Amino acid sequence: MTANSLGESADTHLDSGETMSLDELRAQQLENLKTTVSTVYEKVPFYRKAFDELGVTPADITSLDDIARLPFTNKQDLRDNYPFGLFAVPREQVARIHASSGTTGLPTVVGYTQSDLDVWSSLIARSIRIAGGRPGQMLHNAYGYGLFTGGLGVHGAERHGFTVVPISGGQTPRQVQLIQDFKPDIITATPTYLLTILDEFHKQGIDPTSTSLKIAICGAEPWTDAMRKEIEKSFDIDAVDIYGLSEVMGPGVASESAETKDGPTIWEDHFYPEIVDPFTGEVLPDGEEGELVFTSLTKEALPIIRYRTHDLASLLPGTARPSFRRISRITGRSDDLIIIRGVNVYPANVETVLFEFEHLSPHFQLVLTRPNRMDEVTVEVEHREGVGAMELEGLDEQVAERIKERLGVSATVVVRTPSELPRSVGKLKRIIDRRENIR
Ligand code: DLL
Repeated sequence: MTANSLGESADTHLDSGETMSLDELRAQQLENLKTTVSTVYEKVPFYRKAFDELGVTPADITSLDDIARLPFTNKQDLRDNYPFGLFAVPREQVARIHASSGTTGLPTVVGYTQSDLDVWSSLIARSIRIAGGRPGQMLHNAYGYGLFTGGLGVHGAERHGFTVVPISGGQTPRQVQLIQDFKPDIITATPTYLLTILDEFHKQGIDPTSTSLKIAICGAEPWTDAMRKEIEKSFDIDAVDIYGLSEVMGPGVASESAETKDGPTIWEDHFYPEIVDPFTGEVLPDGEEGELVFTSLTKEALPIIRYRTHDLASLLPGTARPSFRRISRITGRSDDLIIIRGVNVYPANVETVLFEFEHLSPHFQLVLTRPNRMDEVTVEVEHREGVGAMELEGLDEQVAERIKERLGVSATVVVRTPSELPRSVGKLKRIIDRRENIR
């Protein structure tokens, strides 16, 4: 095998990190964990205090299992140390800042050294290659540019031989035009924004299966296998799942293989995953569902220890990259959990049920109200174009019944006409919470 200047072998499109044996990987993870732990203990007062409070020092980390002795971190810790208090390098060494929008309170600010940006772009390149993309291809990047990590994160592909079109989110008619004119091979977008682009193809009378696109790399929000099939069929492409979060890096913490389509492979040589019980924090064995927790192993500007993602998933054995574990598709964030009369529901659960009805489109939202001091949920969903009154007759009740049967929740279902519901340009807000206005 010959390796090019990027360390990628020409014949397999794997870099040296991806081909490590499990023993090599575990040894490297331990070594990098020790370095990361020592660094944060020395450089970041917040961590020193948190370690001291638990009576743990870097010397206590002698195996990967010892990670469970370390303190957790969460979004609030980033906010408490706003803006740069968790950085482990002088600000002058920080080449890039990103931040989350922060719907409530302060945004969470993250930083990257040049070396962090190098790692990030190499993991984006890996993520595109595992999705079936190859250097030389063109990538239409419809993730938002700016402080959000999606756009500029994926943009790192330009350093690894891909031609990147930095269109960002929005200007949807133009997205269609540039796809037609430039003929990209790959599109990167949130799954719901890809649906908005799909609408625009139909509006312009262009057959979306006729484009040059071969691969869609979708993430940044929960989506289901049923949605994957919808996207694949509508565009006649392969659609795969990319996962990430700003506090840990951004897009490309984990990414799915187009060959196996069985959940994102975690780039474990850079991020150590754990699943913990969301209530007790106890570490759960692989295969069990709980909250995903990540520790960065190679980050310089913002190393992060045991970051609680609030994302619910399980860890599965490696397939496409045998040494790296996968995450199951994210069921939802604990923040998006709706509890209706004691029953837990995530928007993704509803999505799966709605896709069972051929006359319904993938456009839906959940409206929460509290009319009589009891929470109620209304599922508003658009029917597909060209569906007639006969087919719509009684459909709302059938859907409500199916939701009750599958999810155990009583919901009111309102079937709307095409284009009635808001469209996404990035992450779609699925839950409209009107409870406060009513109390
Ligand atoms: O959304 C990073 C990203 C950009 C990932 C583009 C993939 C593609 P944040 O804005 O910090 O970062 O939001 C992170 O988004 O904790 C999950 O709740 C959710 N999320 C990200 N990817 C997925 C996915 C970016 N594939 C939060 N499936 C995470 C489900 C996802 N949820």
